[in-house]
Amino acid sequence: MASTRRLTTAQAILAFLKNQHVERDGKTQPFFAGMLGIFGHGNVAGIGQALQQNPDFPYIMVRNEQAAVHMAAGFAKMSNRLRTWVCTSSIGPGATNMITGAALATINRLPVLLLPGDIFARRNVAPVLQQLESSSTQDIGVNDCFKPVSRYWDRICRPEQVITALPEVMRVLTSPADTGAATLALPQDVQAEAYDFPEELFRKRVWLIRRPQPDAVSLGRAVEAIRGSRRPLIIAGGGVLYSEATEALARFAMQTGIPVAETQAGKGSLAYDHPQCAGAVGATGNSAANRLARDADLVIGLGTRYSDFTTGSMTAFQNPEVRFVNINVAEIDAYKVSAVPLVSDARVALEAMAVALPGYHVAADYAAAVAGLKVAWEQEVDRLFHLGNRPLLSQSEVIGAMWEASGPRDVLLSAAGSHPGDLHKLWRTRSPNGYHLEYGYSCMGYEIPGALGAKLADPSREVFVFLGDGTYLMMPTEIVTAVQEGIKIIIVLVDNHGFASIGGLSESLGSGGFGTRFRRRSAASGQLDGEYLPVDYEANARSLGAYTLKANDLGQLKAALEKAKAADRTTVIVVETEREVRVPGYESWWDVAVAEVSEMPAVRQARECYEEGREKERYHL
Ligand SMILES: Cc1ncc(C[n+]2csc(CCOP(=O)(O)OP(=O)(O)O)c2C)c(N)n1
Ligand SMILES: [Mg+2]
Repeated sequence: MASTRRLTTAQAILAFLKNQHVERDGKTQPFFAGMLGIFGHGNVAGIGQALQQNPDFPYIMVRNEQAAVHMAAGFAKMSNRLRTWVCTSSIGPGATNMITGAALATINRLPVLLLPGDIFARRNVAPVLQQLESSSTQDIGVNDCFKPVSRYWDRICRPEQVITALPEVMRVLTSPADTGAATLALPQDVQAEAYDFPEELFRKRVWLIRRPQPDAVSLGRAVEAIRGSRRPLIIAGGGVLYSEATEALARFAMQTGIPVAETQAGKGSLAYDHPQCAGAVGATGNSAANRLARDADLVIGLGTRYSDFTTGSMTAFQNPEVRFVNINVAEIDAYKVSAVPLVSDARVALEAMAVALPGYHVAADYAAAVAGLKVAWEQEVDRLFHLGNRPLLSQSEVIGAMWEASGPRDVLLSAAGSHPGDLHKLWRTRSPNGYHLEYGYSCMGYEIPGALGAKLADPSREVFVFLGDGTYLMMPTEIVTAVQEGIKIIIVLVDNHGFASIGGLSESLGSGGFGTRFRRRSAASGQLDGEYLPVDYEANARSLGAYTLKANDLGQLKAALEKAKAADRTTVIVVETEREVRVPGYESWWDVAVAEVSEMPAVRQARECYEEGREKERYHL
């Protein structure tokens, strides 16, 4: 008879997870670094008990379950999806707190494993604390809300179901095309129930992260399209980094002279000073990449999913003859914009194309135009880095100071507010994964836990977090976790008294920044136009355990950055900036629908501009 091991469901899950490894390019490593979470009655006696008796599987307590998922996602992103963490929660609110994190991970295609506690499978004691009841079925609960935001979802109602569920979880998490959040809802009674599990379930397994080869006919057509083009442009997305294709891309761009524009997830695919690096493209793009995109006759989408920020809401490509070649592990992306689809790993496809294009190089006039655009753009970055705005600094000067203080391997991390747009344009990335933007979900609150995850993934790199006052207030609390675990990150907090980004957007749409300022409500107007709210961000961060510094001018900011680098713990630098001094847009458009009818003249005017802007939106059929 085959041997078995008598374990609780929770113990069996842990025993399985500890033995999962991944392999790529001949290197093998454990897939899970450990578990993050918060205990409640829905997991403390099941998963919690199993964790306690498995000290070789690290457990980190966090302050908010959403943050646990962000931490796992930040870790997975920094690890190029080759490693991640598991997240455990109690039932009810602890579980639903993870839904935002699940959506973020799935949209960014980052592997995370979520184990929300669930209501009793036995049912005889229902309704239990925090149970959602339904008059039409007993087979529903709050964890069903994870379904649309998970790439794999299952509820374990009997212990032996994990024997077939866990391999499915691993298949999805290690799939280059299908990865995202995997959710196993674990009823609290089932977590604690014992079963004789087959010993084989716990053997070491190594999951190969595949590098799919392109179809030969499609490859031939892609090569033909490149040979026939006069103004080709590569758009590098996150897939370049995840596939570790940056060196192959640098060689391919050098060999062919084809310029490379970058999406938020793809920024850092090339070092900023690589001769073919045109930098940020799209709604938050720069003047060089956006002009190249406008006139390109062939766009090669490399590991990109063509979000609206990349395509300028489908206005970025204005050449009537433009055609597309897409290289992507995910079929859904390869087929977008009617492209020649290469359903393939980015590195494999680049290497195959390099071999198939001997002697090919873009024409000298195009190469010269690329070089000229690049020089002009770098001058604009220098201008914005040294704007000299007084009395308050501009945000671009803060970015300049951070860039000058950072080293070539350091990591810049951000997610929401005006920061992603400014950074996409201005940050001069010098090494792969040196630019870490969560811009699939652009989730305020990702920054601090995401940075803790990134730092855990590679402790040898300094992580600079750039965030706003609004974002800080949404989730400052993982600073406590940073102190608990002795993890050091540097947080630069920009205080501009509210939502400069959405406020600016609101103003441009005729709504005057309504509801976006951190000011007292004044009795006279009934609006938020009284004095600034007296939030002391420095005192707040210090109270959570951070080392804090305040910078009132450029000299103080530079000194604070040096002190932060020398510090041995998480440091928060607070710097007040001028809200109204913004980094402009560069020949780009983003579709945000304006009210078609309004009592307000400013809105009617904004609607006219909006309709004009929309005229450039194209289908690529
Ligand atoms: C969780 C979440 N809620 C709301 C938004 C919409 N949103 C995008 S930016 C922003 C304001 C961010 O304010 P702050 O961090 O101060 O940055 P600033 O706009 O001042 O640059 C808001 C509310 C979001 N991205 N994420
Ligand atoms: Mg702000």
